[in-house]
This record gives sequence, C-alpha cells and structure tokens, in this order.
Amino acid sequence: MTGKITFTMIKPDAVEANNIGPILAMINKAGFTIKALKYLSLTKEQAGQFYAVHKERPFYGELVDYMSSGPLVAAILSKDNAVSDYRKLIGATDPTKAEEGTIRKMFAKSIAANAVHGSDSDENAHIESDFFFSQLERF
Ligand code: IDP
Ligand code: MG
Repeated sequence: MTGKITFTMIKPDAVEANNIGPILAMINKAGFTIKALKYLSLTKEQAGQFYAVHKERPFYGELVDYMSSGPLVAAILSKDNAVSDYRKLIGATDPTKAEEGTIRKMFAKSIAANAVHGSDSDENAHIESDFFFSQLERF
C-alpha cells in the first residue's frame, strides 16, 4: 500500500465562493476520511514558505499574494493511494484542461485561483501536513 495520507487546501477563491461544503462533500464521497481540519489565513511570509519550491517560477509572487488574500481550509485526508487518487479527484492545475467531474473543473476560477491544493508525493504530503498540523490535531 502506498501513502495513506495526502494534504489539501481549499483555496481562498473557493472559500470566497461558499464552496467549502460542496468540496468537502466531494472529498468524502470519493472515499477520503478527514484526519485533520482547520480554517485559517496565511501571512505572505507563510504562503511564501509553503510554496518555496516554486520560488524560481514566474508566477511565484502572484501565487503568494493570492494564497495570503483570504482564509483557506487546510486538511489531512486518508485513503489507500491517497496522493494519486486525490490528484485524480482534483484534476489538472489549469481548470480549462481538467476533466469533467473533477473539483477544479467544477469550482476553479483560473490557473492561479484553482480551488484546491493537493500534494504531489507521499514525502510532500507529510511535509505539508507537518507545516499546518501538530500531532495533537490529527485523528
Ligand atoms: P498543482 O497545484 O496542480 O500541483 P503546481 O505546478 O504545483 O500545480 O503549482 C502550484 C500552484 O501555483 C497551482 O495550484 C496554481 O495555484 C499556481 N500556478 C501554477 N501554474 C501557474 C501559472 O502558470 N500561473 C499562475 N499560477 C499558477
Ligand atoms: Mg503542486
């Protein structure tokens, strides 16, 4: 069995559009269990730290501004093959390329404001979960 957890955020655009509930419902319906959950906003510095791997990419400044622009929901999700199954559920980074029925196809506004984050590897799922949650906050 590979990777039982993944990390997600419901990004500020989806929170603003009142889509926290519908997105969490899709996550549960797809068989993921919520192991940790919080509602918070990031400072620019925290958003920059979270996305530090993208520092050299041209959209980094825009991404940091956007991810610190309003509250978001952070969560740890559990399921067999959590990382790859969740990437399938959210769809492509660019919502115009995301498949029908995916979270990004349904809820994303643009390639930057694309509704949700999903970890890209088991290693990053753990690093990202540790960025947001202590052991006391996981069930
Ligand atoms: P992912 O979220 O699908 O893993 P990444 O390539 O890791 O995509 O990019 C991280 C985030 O950066 C994306 O979710 C999106 O919010 C933003 N992003 C990616 N590519 C672009 C772009 O070309 N323009 C603006 N923002 C982008
Ligand atoms: Mg990524």
